Amino acid sequence: MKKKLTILLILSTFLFSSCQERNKEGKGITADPQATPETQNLLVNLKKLTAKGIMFGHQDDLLYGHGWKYEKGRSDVKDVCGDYPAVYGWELGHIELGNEMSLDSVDFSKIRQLIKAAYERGGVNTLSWHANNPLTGGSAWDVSSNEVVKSILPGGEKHELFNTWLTQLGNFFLSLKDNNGKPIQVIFRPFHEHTGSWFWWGQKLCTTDQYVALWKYTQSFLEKMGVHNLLYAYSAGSEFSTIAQYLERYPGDDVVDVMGFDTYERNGDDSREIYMKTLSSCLNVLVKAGEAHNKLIALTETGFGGIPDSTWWTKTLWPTIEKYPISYVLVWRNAWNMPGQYFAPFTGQQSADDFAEFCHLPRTLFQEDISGLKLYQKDQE
Ligand code: BMA
Repeated sequence: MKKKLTILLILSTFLFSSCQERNKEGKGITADPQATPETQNLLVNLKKLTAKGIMFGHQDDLLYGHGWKYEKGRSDVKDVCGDYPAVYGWELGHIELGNEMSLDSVDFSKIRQLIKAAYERGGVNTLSWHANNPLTGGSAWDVSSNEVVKSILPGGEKHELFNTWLTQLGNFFLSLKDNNGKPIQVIFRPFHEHTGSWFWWGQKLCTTDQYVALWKYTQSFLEKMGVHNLLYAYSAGSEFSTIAQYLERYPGDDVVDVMGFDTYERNGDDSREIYMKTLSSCLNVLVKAGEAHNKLIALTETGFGGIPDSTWWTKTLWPTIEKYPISYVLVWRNAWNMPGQYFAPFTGQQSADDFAEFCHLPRTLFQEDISGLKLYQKDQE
C-alpha cells in the first residue's frame, strides 16, 4: 500500500511537468502524432514509473498456463505469488489470415476480452506479431527467401496481399474498446528480434532500407486506418554490443516509442554467467540508446525455459536488471499443451518460492502495485 502511495505522488508531479513541456513544444510525444491522449499519457506515466521499479510481465498469462487453458481469473503467476503481472503480453500471429484462432490455437475473441480485463485492472498490454511469410505462405520462421520484405513493399508482387494482412491487423486494434466504446491503449512490438535471422524480416533476410520501409509502411497504414491507440516498440535480439549495432535498423525517433531487446538463458555449461553477461552488456547499450533518443526502455522478452534454477528470479534475473531504469521485464509463455515450455513458475515448480520472494521485493511491480495509478488518465491541463 505504501508502495502505491509513493508511486501516485511521483506520477502526479511528473504528469504536471510533462504537460508543461509538451505545451511549450507544441507537439505530441508519441510516434503516432494523432495518438489518443490516453496513449500519450501512458507513455509519460510509464517513463515516470521507471523511477519506482520494474514491472513484471508474462506472455499469455490469463489465457492459459502449465496444464490448463481458459479458466476464468486463473494465472500461473497469481497461483504462485498471489498477484497478477503488471504487464500482459499477447500474440497476434495468424490475425493476418482472418482466422478466428491464433498460431498458438487461442481465440482472438478471447485475447480481445482478456486485454480488456487486464486494462480494466490498470495493467499494461503488449502485443507481438509472428506473421506468416507472405511470399511463401510458410510461417514467420520460414527464412527460405530473402525477397519477402521486398515483395510486400509498394511495387512488390505481394504488396496487395500484405495490405489485406495489415487491414486484418488494424481491425483487431480498432476492436479494442472499453465499456464506453473508447479505445484501449496497447504497446505494439512488430518485426521483433530483427538482429537475428530466424524470421522472414531478420538481419540476413532484408536490407536496412527494406526493414525501415516495412516498419514505416506498417505504421502509416495503421494510422490511415484510424488506429491511434498504439505505442510502437522496437525490439532487437541480443546480437548487438554497441549502440551503432543496436540502432543499425532503427526506423527513427518519429516512429518508435519504446526500445527493447529479447534474450534468454539457455541450458548449457556456464549458462548463468553467459546470460548475466549478455543481459548486462545489452542493458548498458540500451540505457544509453534510450537516453540519447529519449525513449522508454524495456526487456521485451526473457526467461529460462523450464526454469531449472530454483533461485533464478532473485539470484540471476533481479541482480542483473535491478539497477537499470527499464519499464518492464516480460517472460514468455507457459504453453498449456507443451509441458516443457514455460518461463514463469506454477504451483510446485522448483523456482516457485523464489518467484514469490521476487514478487514481494520493493522494486518489482505487479498488478496490485500499479492498479491504482491510472496510467491512462488524461493530462490535467
Ligand atoms: C515462440 C514459441 C512458439 C509460439 C510463438 C508465438 O517463441 O512460444 O511456440 O508459437 O512464440 O507465440
